[in-house]
Amino acid sequence: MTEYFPDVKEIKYEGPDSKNPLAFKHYNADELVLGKKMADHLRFSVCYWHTFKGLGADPFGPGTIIRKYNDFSDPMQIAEATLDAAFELFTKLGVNFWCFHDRDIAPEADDLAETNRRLDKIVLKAQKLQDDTGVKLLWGTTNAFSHRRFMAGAGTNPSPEVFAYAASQIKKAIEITHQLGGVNYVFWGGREGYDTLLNTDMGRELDHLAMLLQMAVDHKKKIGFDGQFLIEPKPKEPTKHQYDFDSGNCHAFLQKYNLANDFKLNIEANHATLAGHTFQHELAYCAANGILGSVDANRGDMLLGWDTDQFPTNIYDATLAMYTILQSGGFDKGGLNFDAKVRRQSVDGIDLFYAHVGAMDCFARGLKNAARLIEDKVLENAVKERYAGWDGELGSKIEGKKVGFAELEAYILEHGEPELASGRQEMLENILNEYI
Ligand code: XUL
Ligand code: CO
Repeated sequence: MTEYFPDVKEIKYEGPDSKNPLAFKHYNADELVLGKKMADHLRFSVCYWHTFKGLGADPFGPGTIIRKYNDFSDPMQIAEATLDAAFELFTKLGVNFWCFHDRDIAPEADDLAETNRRLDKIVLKAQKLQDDTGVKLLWGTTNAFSHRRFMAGAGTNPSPEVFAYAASQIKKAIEITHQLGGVNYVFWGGREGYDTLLNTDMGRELDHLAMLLQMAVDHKKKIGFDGQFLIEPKPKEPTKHQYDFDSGNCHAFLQKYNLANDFKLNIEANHATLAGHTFQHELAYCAANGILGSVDANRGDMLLGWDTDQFPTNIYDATLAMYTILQSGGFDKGGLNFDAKVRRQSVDGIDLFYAHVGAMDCFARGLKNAARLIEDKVLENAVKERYAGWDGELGSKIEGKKVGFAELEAYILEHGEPELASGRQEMLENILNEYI
């Protein structure tokens, strides 16, 4: 069989003293952290779209990257060769999961029936490669945003015909995700938003989006797919305003339309920062509301301000992210999917490996730092102490809903001005740095 990345062998753990750029210094799959294997905490996944289909195109120029698996005239041959290359990379890296959009793995044909036949053919091959390698599907999803028919959205399109097309496509994508044993299924509302309110009926579009998601839930039950449905928030790009703006916004939407029991969220770091939040904020919001499903691990560039989808390298952010994930009980069905692409000048196959090795090591360090923070209970104790008043007499009465305005007014009239306590932010920031 053709080897697509012949200059890379299996990536091994060599420890922090290694100078080998193609070795893990920190990610040691079987090493126990807080009693659980690193691989099971982190559940790394490679994304198909950027890693294998992204060729470095940007709004100012076409792709710069040439891959051997694209060197065929028949698009189905390209699809099959790409799948071989993908599983070669997954196994050489030692990741346990992958993710795809329907249109990443099989090219769209002139009509839906033929498109679905193509998908079926590729899915059979993917099934075999999964069985041979043990690599599993973290999630599947639908690309209902690239084709020109979706220029005005999929579920929120003003045309019911386009809505019907999107529904048909999602139906098939859920079915193939089920067939491949996918652990989750993601809905990212690319183009589910608006470019101008001058032509938009927002209320009607939101109702339609909810109807599409409800149909997906019904179909999931009908076919017995027990994967977790996930919504991936993003505030803008490609549209001016995306309806799945951030986790708080998605949560409100899910509750309004009675979908909250059927969905959790897939939080992407660069989407959080585009929404004006930190990555940790979005994770913390989900954790606080029991809706943390999975993570797209990447980063933006503070100076650029669009969705640059870079590989994560910031150990500080990874530590805080892993701290929040571990505090919320860790991943159940979710994982860390690298929704990230190499830069336009990184034209060699080996660059894909450098990128993933660095990102995996970054999160392995984040995990180990977070585990030490948890073991030492530094932040936990500081937070507990800060809220200690709520376990006292007054706090318990309020939390126990035993008092109202009148009793609280009487309390203040009797006790006077509350005593203030320092938030100790600087001290905690210094302590955190000792763990990084
Ligand atoms: C787009 C994005 C998507 C989703 C899947 O910004 O993150 O790739 O992760 O559709
Ligand atoms: Co994403």
